[in-house]
Amino acid sequence: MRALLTVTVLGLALTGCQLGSPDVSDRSSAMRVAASRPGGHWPVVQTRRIDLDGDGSRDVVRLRKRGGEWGSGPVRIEADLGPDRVAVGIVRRPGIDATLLRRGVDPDADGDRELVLWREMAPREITVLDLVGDRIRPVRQPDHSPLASTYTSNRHARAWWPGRHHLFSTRSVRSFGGTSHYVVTPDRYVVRLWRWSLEGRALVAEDLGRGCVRAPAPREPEPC
Ligand SMILES: [Ca+2]
Ligand SMILES: [Ca+2]
Repeated sequence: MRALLTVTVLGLALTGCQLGSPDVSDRSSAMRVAASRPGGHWPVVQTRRIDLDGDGSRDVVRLRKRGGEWGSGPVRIEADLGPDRVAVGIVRRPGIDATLLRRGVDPDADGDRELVLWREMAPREITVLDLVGDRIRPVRQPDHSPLASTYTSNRHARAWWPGRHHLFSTRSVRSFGGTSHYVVTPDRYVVRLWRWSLEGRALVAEDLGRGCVRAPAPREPEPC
């Protein structure tokens, strides 16, 4: 069995937080709410069109980052929900390459889309954000979540991907050899598969059993 030598960097975790806000009842108060949170002047590094409020119209979603495209500071996410509504959220440490998933997801299957902020570089964990009133807030998800695409601290391989509505993730059943920086991954290995739904304000995993995947793109397991 050929072994792949894979470099992994473990450590930093995505964290998010938001600022409090009053209710929005008219355009002027909406603008005050948006302006009252930091980052309204930060450079826009990404724009998406995603229907966050489920009215059938895709909303303009802007990702602003302090320091610009390669800045390492917090990001501000804005969504234009209509002429009278601007929703805003702040994520403090999203990672230097944080990006919004193009279509979002709908893990509570209610017709509106939730945002996914993810990273290409390690540790490649994700944050799911939901629209609550005029705020865009991270939902609760487990600590040390399998919703990542690097190794756990004890060298279990993880992967995640978006389905049409839900998120899916895998984690290898056994840990692999190597060190905290270099993991030796076999070509094919057994994983446990989960489907993630949004229930209230929390992501909940349903265990779909075991399957086999192939490195280096361990998605959508097949029967072993
Ligand atoms: Ca909309
Ligand atoms: Ca939804």
